[in-house]
Amino acid sequence: MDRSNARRWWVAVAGGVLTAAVVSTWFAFSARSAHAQGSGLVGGPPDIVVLVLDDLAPTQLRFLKGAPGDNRLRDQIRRLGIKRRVFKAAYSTTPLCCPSRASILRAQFAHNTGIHFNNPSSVGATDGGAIGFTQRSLDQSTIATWLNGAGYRTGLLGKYLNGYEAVNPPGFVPPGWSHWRSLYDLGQGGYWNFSLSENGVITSYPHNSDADYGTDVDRAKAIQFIASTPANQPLFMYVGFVTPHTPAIPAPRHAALRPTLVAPRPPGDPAYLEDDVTDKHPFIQAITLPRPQAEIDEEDQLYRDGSNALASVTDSIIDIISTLDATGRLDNTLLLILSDNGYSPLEHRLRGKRSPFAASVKTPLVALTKNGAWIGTNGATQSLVANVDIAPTITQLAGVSIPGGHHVDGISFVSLLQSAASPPPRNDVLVENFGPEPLGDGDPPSNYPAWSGIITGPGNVNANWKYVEYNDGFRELYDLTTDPFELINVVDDPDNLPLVATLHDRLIQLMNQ
Ligand SMILES: [Ca+2]
Ligand SMILES: [Ca+2]
Repeated sequence: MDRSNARRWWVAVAGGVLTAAVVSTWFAFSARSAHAQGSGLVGGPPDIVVLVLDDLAPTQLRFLKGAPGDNRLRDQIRRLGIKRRVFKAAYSTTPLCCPSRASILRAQFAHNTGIHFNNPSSVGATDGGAIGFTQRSLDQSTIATWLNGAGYRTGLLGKYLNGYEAVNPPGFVPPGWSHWRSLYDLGQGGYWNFSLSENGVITSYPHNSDADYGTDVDRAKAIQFIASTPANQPLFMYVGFVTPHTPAIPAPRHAALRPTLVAPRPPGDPAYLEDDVTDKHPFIQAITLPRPQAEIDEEDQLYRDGSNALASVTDSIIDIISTLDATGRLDNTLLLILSDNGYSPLEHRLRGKRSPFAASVKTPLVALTKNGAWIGTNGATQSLVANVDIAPTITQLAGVSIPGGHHVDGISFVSLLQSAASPPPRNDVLVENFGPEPLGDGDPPSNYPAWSGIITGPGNVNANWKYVEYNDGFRELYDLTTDPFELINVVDDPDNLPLVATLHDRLIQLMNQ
């Protein structure tokens, strides 16, 4: 269904002028979805809300609960009977902003989107950034075009893809988005003094008052998008919060929430400034101890400010849920909260992302819904899921097919929503990094090697291992059951030779998928 047909269809539904053809199509659609996928579709196509945070360290997820002593989100969730599924083993297949977001939008590994970096690696290259995404015509087939084509009103708010401001024409609205409020000029990291493309019109948001804070502007835009969507049209809302990415500026009301918070350290996090790195790649061995106090202080400050800044995201989540409830949508909404990649505040001596270690590739992922057919009981799962699985999960719930010509690397995890005890949809996942940002991005160290790795999970005969191959031949193997902090590389243990051979073969297979 193209966009104009979809519109006509929804106008017909909204106006109560249902033709026999539309009615039969509708029932066939509902029955097919409920029967074939067991998704328990109620009340027509579901509403989908995806909140993407930026560089959220896995240990920072707890701060999304709200400011200390603020139980509003918890109380709201209880009062409304919202169920949650927490994914303990969710991964960003390429732990870097733009490649990960491209993978989310297209359900493809970065080696298949071709978006490897945040910016093109050279003039005219298309391997990074919003420019690469646009010039490769990747925006022609995304979660937005698929859902919009099926009648959804689609809205993107906040961060789209890195370097969006360089795409011509300025403020360009990609296909499939009915409503576009994308961050254009970041100003102070998108926290203050930014501009947005508002359906193609660039609008400045100077810092005149506290109300001009980025997350609060996103919150207002999100409420407006939900409230302005016709009652009988399903919505897909994607909000890219810049929080808690550097410069991690909290809202003024949250600046002093946790004045003494520092990044996790031993014994809670023994990977912090890992003392023995003789098992690690030479690029890590080159990061010698002790680290300068200024570096330690900077990372603690970033962790503290970012964690405090999350309180404004909590405010947004509360208001988004309230608006979905007030507009009668909440019973049939799936809300996903995730991050594009993790962040390492000095785990394994590293700052930032791009590494194969948990702090970088592991991302928070939480699903919330009132729909008991989707999530019956609260719970957490250790089954593997990945950013590439988000779009297949959403399209399955929506009863929308991804076009046949579109290569899909993701696997729907609807079954894990329904029951945390379901068989794992995937028993391994590929993670890959294509080297340092060619033009530099200020993330130290600047000499990140390229690497590819495989993580195995429950359901795999060799469960809970991480195996990594660097392009220079260096290899790593971690037993995630006995060594979840990845402190002891056991790739050279002779007992592991058969396992390494198996994981190598599967890694090559995934890299060529
Ligand atoms: Ca990011
Ligand atoms: Ca070690």
